[in-house]
Amino acid sequence: MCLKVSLLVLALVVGLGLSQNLLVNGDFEQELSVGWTYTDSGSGTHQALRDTIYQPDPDYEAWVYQYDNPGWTRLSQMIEVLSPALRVSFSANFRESGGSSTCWPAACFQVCYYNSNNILLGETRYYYSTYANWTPTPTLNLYRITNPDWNDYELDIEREINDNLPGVNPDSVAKVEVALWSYTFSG
Ligand SMILES: [Ca+2]
Repeated sequence: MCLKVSLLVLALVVGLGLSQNLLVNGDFEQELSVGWTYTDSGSGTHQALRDTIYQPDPDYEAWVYQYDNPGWTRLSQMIEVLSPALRVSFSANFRESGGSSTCWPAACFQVCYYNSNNILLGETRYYYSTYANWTPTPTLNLYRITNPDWNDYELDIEREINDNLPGVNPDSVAKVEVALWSYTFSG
C-alpha cells in the first residue's frame, strides 16, 4: 500500500477582514520558520515546503506532504484572540493517492479552538479523502471537500461555533490554531 497525501495553501488570513491578519507570515512569503510550527509523527516521508510553483501566481505557497502510512505532517500556527468574531480565509488545493477502507490518506485543513490554558475545546476540519470515515461530534465539525482543486474557503468562527459546535462555549475560546495537516491512517 502506497498512500500519498498533500495540502497546498496559497494564502491564509485570520481576522476581522482582509485588511487585518492576525497570522504571522500567513502568505508564506517568508521562510516557514517565521510564524509556523512544524510537527510530524509516524513513519514515511514528511515534508513541509514553500515555493512559488505550486500555483500559477508569482507568490509563494506552502506544501505539506505525507508519504505512506501510518503518519502525518503538520504545519500550524496558534494565535490569541479577543473573541471568536473572526473570519478564516484560505486558498487551498487538496491531493490524495491510494488507499482503501482500512488504510487511507486524508488532506486536511484544521481550525482548532483552545481556552486560555491551551486545552482543546473543539475543531473544524476540512478534508479531502475518498475513504476517511470520520463522523462529527459536538466538538468536531467536518467539511468534506468534493472539488480538491484550488478554491477559496471562508469560515466565520463565531457562526461556526454557534451553529455547528454545540460542545464548544464560544466565550471560552482564547486561542485559535490553523493547521495544514496531511494524514494517513492504517487500520
Ligand atoms: Ca505561486
